[in-house]
Amino acid sequence: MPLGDFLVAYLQKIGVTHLFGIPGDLVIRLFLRFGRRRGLRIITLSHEPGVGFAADGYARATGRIGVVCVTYGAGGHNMVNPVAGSYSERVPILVLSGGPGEEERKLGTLIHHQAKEIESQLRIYQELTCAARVLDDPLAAARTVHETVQAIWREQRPGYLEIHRDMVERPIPVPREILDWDGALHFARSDERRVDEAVRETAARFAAARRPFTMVGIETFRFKLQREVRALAERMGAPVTTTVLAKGAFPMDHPLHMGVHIGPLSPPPIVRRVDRADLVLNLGTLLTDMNLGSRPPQITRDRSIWAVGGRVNVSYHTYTDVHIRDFVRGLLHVRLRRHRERVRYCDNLPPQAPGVERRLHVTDVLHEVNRFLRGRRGFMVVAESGDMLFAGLDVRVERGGGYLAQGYYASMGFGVPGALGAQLGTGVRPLVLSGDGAFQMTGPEIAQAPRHGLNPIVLVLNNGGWQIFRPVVARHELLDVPNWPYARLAEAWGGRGFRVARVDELRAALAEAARTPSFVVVEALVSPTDLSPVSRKYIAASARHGRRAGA
Ligand SMILES: Cc1ncc(C[n+]2csc(CCOP(=O)(O)OP(=O)(O)O)c2C)c(N)n1
Ligand SMILES: [Mg+2]
Repeated sequence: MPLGDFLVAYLQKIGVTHLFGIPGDLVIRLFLRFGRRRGLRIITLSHEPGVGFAADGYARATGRIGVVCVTYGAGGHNMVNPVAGSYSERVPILVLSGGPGEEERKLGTLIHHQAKEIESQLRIYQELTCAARVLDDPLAAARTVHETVQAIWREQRPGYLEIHRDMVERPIPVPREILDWDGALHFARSDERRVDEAVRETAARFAAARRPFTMVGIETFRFKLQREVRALAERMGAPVTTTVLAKGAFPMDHPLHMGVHIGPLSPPPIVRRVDRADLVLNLGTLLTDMNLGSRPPQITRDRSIWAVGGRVNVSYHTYTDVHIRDFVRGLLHVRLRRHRERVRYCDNLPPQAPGVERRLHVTDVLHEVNRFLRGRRGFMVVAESGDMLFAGLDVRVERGGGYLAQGYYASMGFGVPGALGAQLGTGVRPLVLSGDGAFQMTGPEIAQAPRHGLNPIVLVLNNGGWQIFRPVVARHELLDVPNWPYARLAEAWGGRGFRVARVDELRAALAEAARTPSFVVVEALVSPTDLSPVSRKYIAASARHGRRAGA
């Protein structure tokens, strides 16, 4: 079977429905193969970074592999940043790149789109993926595809396959076991004896604890454990927080959910409760500075259990080859002491000031977004990097809605394209929270929404620039961005636009947006000196950190 046809059939077998890409002459044959009748649905956007973020948003929201197809060099290199983000935050992405054929490589001339060497792009992707291969051997091609996809799934990280243009029609043998395989992908398996022991020791510590506490991290979401984690939390009866990166992995309106933990920058009741805990159960929490509020964990190791990265640390004991799925499922099968703590959800928002005929503050925007979400089912909030990444921590999505953000890699530009991909995969309407600076990076991809039948609501907080840095940058003009006519652009691009400066205007615009079938951009004017409560804390802490490091 031609390699190109094998790839299409293989991706369909594992449940891939969409392919995100931009063609080029070195990939066009492969690209067209995917788009054949009965092939995959091809989604093109304007710029490869948008394409990469869209595939990442699709993968995050659906739990399936996001597939991108780009041309060699100019396209592949343009895709590096989103793929790096997927690597950091453990999102399964398959990058397919074209490349020059064998004969043209033998000519001895440089080939267009080439950087340093023909292999340079492969080497770059080796740094950013769990597996990166060139399909240059027809005999091994099918197996290489299979191994790469299995690695992507097992590790929940991107993988890379380079297919030179003369390989697309090349017939390849497909081994029997791949033909007979049912298309099911599997996560890594644990050592059962170690799982048993880790679970028994955890249960014993839990039984002895008087004030246990659970933190839910991103691995629980990537390894599809939401239902199990919820059942476990209910059996334990202890408060649950999520990390910055895992916001949305535990239902925000669950009675045991206390809010988002971000180390010492958390809402004071969370800081106090974690300090008082005599046992902290960390499920799938990556140890990142963002998750921990720029400070090493305050939780001492002898009163914590960490399950992440295929191992479980119970106090000072380390169990290797214990993956989080088996650990959580194991805990569901043993007797656990039940605690009955009453938990109060908390955030960082001060109460909203009275009156609606007044200028908007960032906290008003958050109150209004929460008010909007309270009354409605089925929205997916997508928070951009910048002030909105921290502001978003105080947004509460109820009744089964979702939440997506790059809570660790924190690249600007994820918001709008990530939301497009998420809506394509799930059908859930996104509400994007973006700054004006971030919108100017990839926000114009919203112009693609009508073509693909998508209709996100994008709230652009226009504070005149990259203002999250304003408290620490003396020359404010270095942070300026031009003032785009966001609402008018939205109208010109086939959506609707609103420009609001007051609380009542924002409330009305959001209500109207909910009734509007097309995409909507709501530009909200806020002062350049205004920031969300968590950003204020974060910037102050990181400035202290920087001074200490520099001293
Ligand atoms: C791709 C990328 N470049 C640069 C940064 C550094 N950065 C973080 S926030 C920010 C400014 C964000 O500005 P805006 O989107 O207007 O949000 P604001 O903080 O003003 O609300 C910058 C430049 C980044 N995170 N990602
Ligand atoms: Mg801004």
